[in-house]
Amino acid sequence: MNLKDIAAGFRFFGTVESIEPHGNGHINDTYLVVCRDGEAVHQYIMQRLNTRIFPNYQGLMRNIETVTDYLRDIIRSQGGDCLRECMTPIRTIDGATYQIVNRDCWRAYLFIDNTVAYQIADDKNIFADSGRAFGRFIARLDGFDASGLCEVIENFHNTKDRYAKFCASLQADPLGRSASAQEEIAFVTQRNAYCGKIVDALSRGEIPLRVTHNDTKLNNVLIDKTSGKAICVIDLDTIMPGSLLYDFGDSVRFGCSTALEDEQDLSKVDFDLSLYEAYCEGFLDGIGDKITTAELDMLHIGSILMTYECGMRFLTDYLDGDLYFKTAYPEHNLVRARTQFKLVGRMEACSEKMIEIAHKYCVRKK
Ligand code: ADP
Ligand code: GN1
Ligand code: MG
Repeated sequence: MNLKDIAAGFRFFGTVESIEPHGNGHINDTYLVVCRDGEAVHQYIMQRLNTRIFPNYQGLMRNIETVTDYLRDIIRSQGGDCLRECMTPIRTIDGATYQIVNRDCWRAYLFIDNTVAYQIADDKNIFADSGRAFGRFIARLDGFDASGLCEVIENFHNTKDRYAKFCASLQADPLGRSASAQEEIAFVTQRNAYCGKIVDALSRGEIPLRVTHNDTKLNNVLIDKTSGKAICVIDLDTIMPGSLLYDFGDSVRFGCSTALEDEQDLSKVDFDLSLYEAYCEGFLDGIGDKITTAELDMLHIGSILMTYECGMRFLTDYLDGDLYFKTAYPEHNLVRARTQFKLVGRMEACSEKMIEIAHKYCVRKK
């Protein structure tokens, strides 16, 4: 079945004019669908969900439906525009939020136009505003009853579990790639004491379990091209119970780097403390008084840990033979792991300053 036939299964307005690949995600296949209805043009995002990574697509889509319904009500009550500030799933002809075609799961959303998803944070104000959007996202979901949400990927940010998987892949070494990654393997092993920092704090009840996004890269928030404001948090596949530190840390991991996630020239990769400051300011403003003191004290740990974990995931996938992340060349995952480990080292060197900055912005708000 071709893409036009798949599009015909959704309640799109007008006649489909074009369907083109769109965006830069590592997981799903994303298309922009342009439809025409007389003079009017309607645009949609149509995605093939990666069901190898998300086998429980029914649970995942139910999570997205309940969370977006809840967010829409809150946005409306705050006087916002829920068609631009929240993802709007498009129903299929049968009234469902997804359709199965040749064993693939397809879904669609309203396309939020005049927006851009950045791959790198070269404007501090925009990056700060992305922090505001992610902070606001958690704050808006503060009253949401998480008991009905399914855990889409079990142990997604359980770094202890990630470490066990890394050790298993290293042991199996199916392609003999470990020989080419000795330095990176040593980096992960030497720092394995990090792995329990967040999961143990959660299980001891020192920090709260919340509804979190869990994949807060800068390119998962749409920025309005005209105002430069972050308007909509997207890529809701991994919404599930988690820690605020995951969301804060993952944004810092991706956005406070001076280079792309897969930069091959490591001399270009550095941790930019001024971007960290901008992000802290925005995020702490967005989350407001919903953050606890224990979470505030651990923001730097969340940043280091999420960067370490992501590097470990890239390295594990490299050892496994690139089964998880989309890659463009054989060493791609190793290159990605190297940028993450360089950032971890730089963050470790700045951690005192990171603590100071987080406190500065929280104190200023009081
Ligand atoms: P992945 O899980 O593969 O990262 P995303 O859901 O993040 O997929 O989508 C990939 C890209 O598509 C985003 O980075 C963004 O550029 C674009 N995109 C996704 N949803 C929308 C939307 N509703 N409106 C406009 N652009 C979107
Ligand atoms: C993936 O889907 P995308 O490209 O936004 C991954 C994240 C990683 C990220 C690294 C479901 O995010 O966990 O941090 O790549 N998503 C999933 O760039 O595994
Ligand atoms: Mg994405």
